[in-house]
Amino acid sequence: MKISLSISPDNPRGAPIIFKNGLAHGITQAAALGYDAVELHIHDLWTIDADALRAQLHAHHLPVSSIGPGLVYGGDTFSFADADARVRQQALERIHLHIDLCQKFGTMAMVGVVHGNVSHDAETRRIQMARIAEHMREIDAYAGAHGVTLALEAINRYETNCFNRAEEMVALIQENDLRSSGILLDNFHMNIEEVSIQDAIRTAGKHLALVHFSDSNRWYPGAGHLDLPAIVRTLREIGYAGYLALEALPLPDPDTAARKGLENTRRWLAT
Ligand code: LER
Ligand code: MN
Repeated sequence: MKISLSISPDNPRGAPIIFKNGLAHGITQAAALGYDAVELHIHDLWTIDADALRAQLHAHHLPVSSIGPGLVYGGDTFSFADADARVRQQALERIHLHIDLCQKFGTMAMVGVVHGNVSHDAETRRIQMARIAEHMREIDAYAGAHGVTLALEAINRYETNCFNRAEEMVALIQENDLRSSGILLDNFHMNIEEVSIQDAIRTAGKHLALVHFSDSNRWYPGAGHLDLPAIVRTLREIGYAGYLALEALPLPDPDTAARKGLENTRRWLAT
């Protein structure tokens, strides 16, 4: 397994990103500390000069593990569940742009809350779920055509009211035959939603594409009360060899979170 550091040019308040408000310091620190890669959280995808950023990362020997479009932080109004086809189209276009950027970096696209929330009314919910499935199939096909893997994230109930658990992600992938999509499991969300984090990892199994690795309080790994060595053992048990991306709060300060999070995670990976 490899370790990645979350960084963002944006400054979303309260977001679990270790270095925010500019990429330069995060890139320098990731390289200096010895991270294997960086994870980019970028809301305004169209503002990124991909060639310049690629050159900057290359100079620091840092690949990009994953890119997220920051939709969860942005006050965006579009979603795949929306009744208005124009709004759904906006959501699709945004994810296409996201996949295009991922292709330029040869990396994975994190897809989360773009599906939107669904109604409590059963019939409305059925229609919305069908729309979501249809658009998931479309973005999966678009990703496949561009050589990009989608990492579909199970996110907790306080951020979205559907697709909260690993088993729902597996069903989404299998029922829709999504061939370019895997699952993104995040310790913070699993700690809220899953009966057992280790069983959730086993449920994701071969579909697991990416892990967001923070502690119970969403601080850096080792700063809370999750049994992270056991989580690492379970990841190893299912044959996971991808990234542990430290998507964590920049607390007590970004430098400490980046340094201690890496030290602790490396220690567990070495045992
Ligand atoms: C949101 O809580 C989250 O976990 C992120 O991965 C979304 O970008
Ligand atoms: Mn996450």
